[in-house]
Amino acid sequence: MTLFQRLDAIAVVTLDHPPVNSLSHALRRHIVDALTAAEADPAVQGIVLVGNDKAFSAGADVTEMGTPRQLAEPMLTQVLARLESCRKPVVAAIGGVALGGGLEVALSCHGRVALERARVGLPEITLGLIPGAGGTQRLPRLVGVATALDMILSGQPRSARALADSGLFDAVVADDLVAAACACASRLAAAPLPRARDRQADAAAVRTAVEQARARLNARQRLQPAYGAALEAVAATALPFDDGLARERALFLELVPSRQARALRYQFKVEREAVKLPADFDGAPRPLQRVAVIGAGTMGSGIAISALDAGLEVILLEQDGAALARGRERIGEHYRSRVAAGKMAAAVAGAAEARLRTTLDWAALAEADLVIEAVFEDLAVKQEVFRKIDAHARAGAVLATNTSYLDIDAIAGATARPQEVLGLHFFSPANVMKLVEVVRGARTRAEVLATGMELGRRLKKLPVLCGNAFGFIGNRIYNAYRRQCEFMLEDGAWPEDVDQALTGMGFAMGPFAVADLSGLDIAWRMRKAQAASRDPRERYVPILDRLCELGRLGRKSGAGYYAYADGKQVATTDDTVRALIMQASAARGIERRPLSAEQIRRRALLAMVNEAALLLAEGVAVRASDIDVVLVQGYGFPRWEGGPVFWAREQERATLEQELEGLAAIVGHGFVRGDLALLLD
Ligand code: T1G
Repeated sequence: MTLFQRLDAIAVVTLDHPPVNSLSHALRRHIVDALTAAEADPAVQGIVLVGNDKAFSAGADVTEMGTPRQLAEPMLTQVLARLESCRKPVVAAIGGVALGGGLEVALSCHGRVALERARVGLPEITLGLIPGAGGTQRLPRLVGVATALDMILSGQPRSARALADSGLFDAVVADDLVAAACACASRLAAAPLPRARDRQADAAAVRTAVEQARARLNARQRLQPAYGAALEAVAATALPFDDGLARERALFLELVPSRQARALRYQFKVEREAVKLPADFDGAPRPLQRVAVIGAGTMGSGIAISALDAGLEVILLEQDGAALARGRERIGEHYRSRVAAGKMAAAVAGAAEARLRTTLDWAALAEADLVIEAVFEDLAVKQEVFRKIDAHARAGAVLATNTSYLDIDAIAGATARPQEVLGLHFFSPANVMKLVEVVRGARTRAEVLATGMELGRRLKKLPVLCGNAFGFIGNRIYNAYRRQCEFMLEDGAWPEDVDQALTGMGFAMGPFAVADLSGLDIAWRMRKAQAASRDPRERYVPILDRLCELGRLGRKSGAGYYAYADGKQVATTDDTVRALIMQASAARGIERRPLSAEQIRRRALLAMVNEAALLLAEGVAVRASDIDVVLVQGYGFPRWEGGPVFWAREQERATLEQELEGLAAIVGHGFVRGDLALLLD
């Protein structure tokens, strides 16, 4: 590959490591060699670094991280020192993304020019790291410590347009990026070279901003060491530059091997694997341009919004005019609020809404490439809806149900074309949650599944393939986890002990607060429906039933596991609930013993791990890591703990096997022991 092209007196160095110019060893080598050649060329007065349309550079190569290649010379820090010490001006021309080490490359240049649409950021915190190549030292010196802290702690990229006046760029242009960068390099060649490192930070301002940022950290951020490390690194901008750089490097290298950083790198990798169909899969997706959504309730409207945002045409069908009007209003309000918040241009919102058609006429389904129903979660209701879909949808249309746990085959059986039916289990709110479980029925054709996965990608979601077993992947794991938590109430814990143990490791909410939020009557109705078929030898905890019989249906009724005063949860459970719990313990002849937070966490996680092994054995999950993607994306499992499978792989195998023996005794009759080898080997 040529090292650079010369445009007049400027050497243009192209970064070319598809798809996103991650800073692999080869690319680092190329940059240094090109700099050396350009510096030695007397015809060259300035240098421009440019990437491709998608990326200037997406930063350090995540696949190299934690491996010897990451530290193979030239290391990234050496490349940046080479850029900064270059005797000729180096200008970064940013057209796509400049993230992490990619932005740090640009910060080490003498000038930066960007297209308005370019996006720059320091997302290291999302990988359990901090910028490790000068980002915490150079960015505050260019844009001020407050803006730099916000970018480093949020990990969120910003557009060059939004940062045009921040001091980060020499120019932000609409087009002609390389020409603008060459002009900038020529200008810089005529004067002493500006370097971020030569600017001295205001020590007092740094201290104030860092302490204010520390005070704003939330509970879940405080559980993650990278946030504290980021604050320490930025605080070091008050030191001489090289001392600050050394402090940052030490903090960074300490984080790379940490469990949280490994878990977050794992999640980055397995999320991208989960959305890919298995290598031996033979099915191509069908064309997708028009989607019909049946049911204009919260879920149906959310799915419609997702499809509209992805540029698809949407037919929203209801059976009831008032419900249809409410659904349309809900969608309209969504777009109005996004425009009002400056999150969406009015023209984009208008175009999205223009693609929406609402109707009461089932015949409209004939125009859809894919039909998805989001009606009441009842098998008979869904079967009736599918009979109508079957009567109106065109041949070749994909027919999807949004059911969260009903049997796909029982629904598909209501049509004459079960091979065209699959599950697309969205999570509420459907236009926000990224997870979609793509459920394969016994007769579902490969191309129908491929179309479901393609729809998930088009909607910028995380489609995960799964088999048609009760609860699919997420609800199956969650049910096992929640059931184990109920056992712990009988064994000696109070609801707040369990909830606090789990929020203490990073869960957004504990299982009993979640139950109160979603309403205990939903589970109660399902339990009553299953009562006749329940095996009396299986351990069953009646506490939720007793609460519902007292009218304690959760937050919506002012009390459930917890009492609620002025809409706020009372932290400690009241005497009524404790009496019910103690009655349940006594009825089972259990002498209650308090459980420590660590015991609670291990039992809850072990229940998930065992169920994960069963899901793999039954072929419901294609990959063990898919289970971790589902739990993190759909059920509030702390991302920096990786998921139940990642957690299990961090444990001593012998300890897990022994604890599973204990779990078998706790669960009793009906317990099925999973094969940990499926998760751990
Ligand atoms: N390293 C290696 N591969 C990467 C990568 C990276 N940094 N970023 C993306 N890829 C791969 C990705 O795995 C996928 O591969 C393909 O590119 C397309 O990605 C010292 C240490 C850039 C916004 O955190 O945010 O720098 O599946 O599916 O939706 O301080 O990728 O096709 O085989 O996501 O268009 C900091 C992470 C690193 C940026 C593009 N950088 N990447 O999104 O495509 S740490 C990041 C992204 C660091 C320094 C520290 C996104 C994207 P495949 P994609 P996309």
